[in-house]
Amino acid sequence: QYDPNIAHGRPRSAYVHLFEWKWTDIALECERFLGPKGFAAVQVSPPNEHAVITNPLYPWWQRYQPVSYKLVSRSGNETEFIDMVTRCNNAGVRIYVDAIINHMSAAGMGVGSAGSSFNSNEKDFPGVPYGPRDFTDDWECTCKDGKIDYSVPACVRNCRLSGLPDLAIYKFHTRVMLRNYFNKLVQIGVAGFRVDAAKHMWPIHLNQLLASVNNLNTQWFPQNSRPFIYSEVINQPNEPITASEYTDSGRVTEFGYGKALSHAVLKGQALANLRTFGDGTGDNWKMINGAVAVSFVDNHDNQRGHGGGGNILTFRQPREYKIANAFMLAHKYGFPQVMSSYNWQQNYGFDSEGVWKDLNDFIGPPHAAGSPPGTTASVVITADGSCDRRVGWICEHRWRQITNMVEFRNVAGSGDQVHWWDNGINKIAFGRGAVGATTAFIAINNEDNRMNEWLVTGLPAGIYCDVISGNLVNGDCTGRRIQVFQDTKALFDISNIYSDNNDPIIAIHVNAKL
Ligand code: LM2
Ligand code: CA
Repeated sequence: QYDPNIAHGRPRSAYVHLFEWKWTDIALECERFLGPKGFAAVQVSPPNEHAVITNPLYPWWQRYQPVSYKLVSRSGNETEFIDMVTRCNNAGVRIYVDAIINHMSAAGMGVGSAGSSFNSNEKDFPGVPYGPRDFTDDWECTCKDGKIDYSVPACVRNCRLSGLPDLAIYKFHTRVMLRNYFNKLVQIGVAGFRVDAAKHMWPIHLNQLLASVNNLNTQWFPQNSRPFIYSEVINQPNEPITASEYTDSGRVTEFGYGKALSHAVLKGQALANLRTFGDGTGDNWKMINGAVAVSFVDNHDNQRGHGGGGNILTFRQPREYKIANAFMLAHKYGFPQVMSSYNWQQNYGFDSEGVWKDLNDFIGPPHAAGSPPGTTASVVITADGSCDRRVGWICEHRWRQITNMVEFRNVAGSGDQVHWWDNGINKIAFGRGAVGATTAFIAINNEDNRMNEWLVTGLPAGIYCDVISGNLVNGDCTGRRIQVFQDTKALFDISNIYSDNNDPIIAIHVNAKL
């Protein structure tokens, strides 16, 4: 289903991907930060047993190589997982599981993170159990050199993705194993699933499998609630498989959103063009309807050149990244995912095939000092509420400019985009709500000169805290104050000097009004 199963009590309209975080840290984060700040949910890394790979050393992508559906992974064990889901649900924050069901590990003979042995050469995964009959075995017939020919849908769906043994998810036994896995998670209290590599499975098979999953746990969800589904489909403009083939079972990740938004913030095209961004008839953005989309700037793949890659903004370009996230969170389209990353040392060079890339794109999450290799460091929060960069967690979701825009989106609710203004190029502004009755308004100056404009906001008169430069604390603004006059006009004065203003954005809403 499309509905993200948000907790009752207050609006929540965006979720965060805590990539590679441990369950114990996520439980704490739900209680101390995500719940109070109005986040709807967390996408967690795959919780099931995965291959433990040592060449290269413990890459993040070992978690995309399932060994069984036992809940023991680099993020923690089953007890910790259950504790996290319980505590997050109780804090009003839902858990969405990254479900890797298209394939199993290709790591040869080994032992997984839960201790199950396996032999991928024989398609033998006794921890499930799966044997050779549970896989599609025609991967060579339609593929060129064992690589997927993306112009042939049958090849994309029946062949091995990156050489990973491809599950026949339509067969009786496979379906039972997968349904049991989903049902176990649902029973624990999980609210939804990211369907990894959905493009590599037939939509009809997914629909059947997902429809067979139980209703959500009534301890936290109303009777008859269905799991929230979002299928990961890397929709490329020139391929026959489209995102809209997957909207029967739930939402679909719209990769075009972050790509086009990044391109615009990097001035590949005018921000002013984003007036018609997203859905709507007659636009040329070619995106799926926002009501069935998950939107995001970057994700764990394309922030390191995997999964479609491209020129995507990430935490490494903070000024532009904050502009892109502010736009996304202010904009009505989709159900937005905020990325929360860890740092790694990039190392550009030519790979063995002569391709110029980051040779360190495999590096896993921060490693805990003094612990066995391959274990994950805990997140450390500093006095100012950010994550300790020396450990390596970036915590974009804790950047004030991003956190506060999540609240902006919650305040804006289902309000329309109104009072749009632009200068024809890279200065834009718009409100959310109804004409003359908005609840939130944002202005962005992505130009090399000052913005100094009186704009009609549609907001009630009064003094508002700019939530980009500060917060409303004890009845006062810690950042800039913006006065809205009776005619709903306000002055938006945004400097162009980078050293002066790393955040060339002003955002105001009725929940941060004096
Ligand atoms: C996804 N979406 O469709 C994930 O978002 C993406 O992160 C996964 O790839 C992919 N599908 C499979 O679940 C990652 C990573 C790959 C990596 C795989 C499997 O981007 O590079 O492939 O996980 O761990 C790795 C090697 C690759 C090798 C493969 C099999 O990088 O060179 O292929 O393992 O041994 C021969
Ligand atoms: Ca497949």
